[in-house]
Amino acid sequence: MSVREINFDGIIGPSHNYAGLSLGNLASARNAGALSYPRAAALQGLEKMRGNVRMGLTQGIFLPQWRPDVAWLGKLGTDVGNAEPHIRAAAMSASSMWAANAATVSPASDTADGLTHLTVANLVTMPHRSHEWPQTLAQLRIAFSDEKAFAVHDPIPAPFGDEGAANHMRLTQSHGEAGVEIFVYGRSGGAFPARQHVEASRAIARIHGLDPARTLFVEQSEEAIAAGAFHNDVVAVANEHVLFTHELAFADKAAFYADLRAALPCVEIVEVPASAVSLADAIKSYLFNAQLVTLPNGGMALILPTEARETPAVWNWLEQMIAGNGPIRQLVPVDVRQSMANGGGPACLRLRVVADPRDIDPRFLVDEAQLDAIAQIVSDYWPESIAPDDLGDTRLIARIEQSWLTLVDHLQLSGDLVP
Ligand code: SUG
Repeated sequence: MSVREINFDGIIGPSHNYAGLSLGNLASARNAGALSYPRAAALQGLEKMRGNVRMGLTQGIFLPQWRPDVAWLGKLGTDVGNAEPHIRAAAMSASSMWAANAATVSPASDTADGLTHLTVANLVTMPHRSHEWPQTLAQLRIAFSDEKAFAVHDPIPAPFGDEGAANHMRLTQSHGEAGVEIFVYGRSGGAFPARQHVEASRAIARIHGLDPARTLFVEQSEEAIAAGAFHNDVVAVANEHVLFTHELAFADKAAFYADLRAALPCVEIVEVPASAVSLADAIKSYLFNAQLVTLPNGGMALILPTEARETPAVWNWLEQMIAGNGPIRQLVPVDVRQSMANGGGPACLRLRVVADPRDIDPRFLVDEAQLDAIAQIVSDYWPESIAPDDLGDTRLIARIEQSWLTLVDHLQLSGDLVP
């Protein structure tokens, strides 16, 4: 085995629901109050992982978090029975499923000390996400506990918003070689908040020991944020030497592309023009919230949501791209509709870590047999559906807690992850 890209997907938790908590995330707002299907949601996520394992990719997992987050409610002087509805919903959110927001990762080949550095994201902009990091950090400290290979860092202090890998891209000739790390921050998003602050990005680059000559800080365009691109990974994705991006993703794309080409001459930029795919269609279809992966036998595949196939402008453009001679050779639509309805596509659901799998705690790596076993637990325990008004229901809460305990026990992590 050797250094490779490993995708850690967040297992979709048993409290998955649509509470409309994310200002600036159009899908979350549109589906506020809708009935959610946690069991189907988690099975969709597991099927995506299975597809990736079958393509020969190395797959990892993060566990759902203990919900309701009683520790957080306690700090607010309340509990699940007495909290106001929006606080209760925030304490019940399954939003840690979007593992792209778990941390920012700099592989060993980019850092001064030769360790792979991970900084857990503080997610301070959205109340329901701001309390994820302690449980995320606990998992990172177990999965990446080998201090000869990894350094895991505390979150950047508030008020500097950090949303993790969703605003970070890495371009390189091949995964194991030194790369150019790109931190995309927002300054203004019109009516919507800019969640990633440049101060947080700069702090992470310093803490990870990145080479300033191979680190870029790039402003996201206000137009993109205002159109619903609350994270950069809704309008751009990178893999090895390929940047796949919407024309309007960045505030000053000419300067960015020039800096990138200077830092990495082999870079290939595949740009989708607004005349072919509007920002609105890109965001509705989540064309760019795709996993762009290098297949073991070479060539790149784009694992994208089925919504991309249902958006004519997007699918037409993709078919033309595939017919040409570009670096992306294969389209793999996946059904993650339950997550999509809260604004989370295939790329949101995973954190990429370039590392040697032998250095990682094996309880966080899965093969098909383990995916089968997890799917069985999900089928047996996860609630079938949740209406937002159910969130305070004591029987539902007991069931959510039982689901979590069963999964954590199965993964032999109960000793380490007690709620
Ligand atoms: O932070 N949705 C998430 C979606 C995150 C997607 N991640 C990436 N783009 N990497 C968010 O807005 C909705 C929760 C609710 O409304 O119930 C939510 O948190």
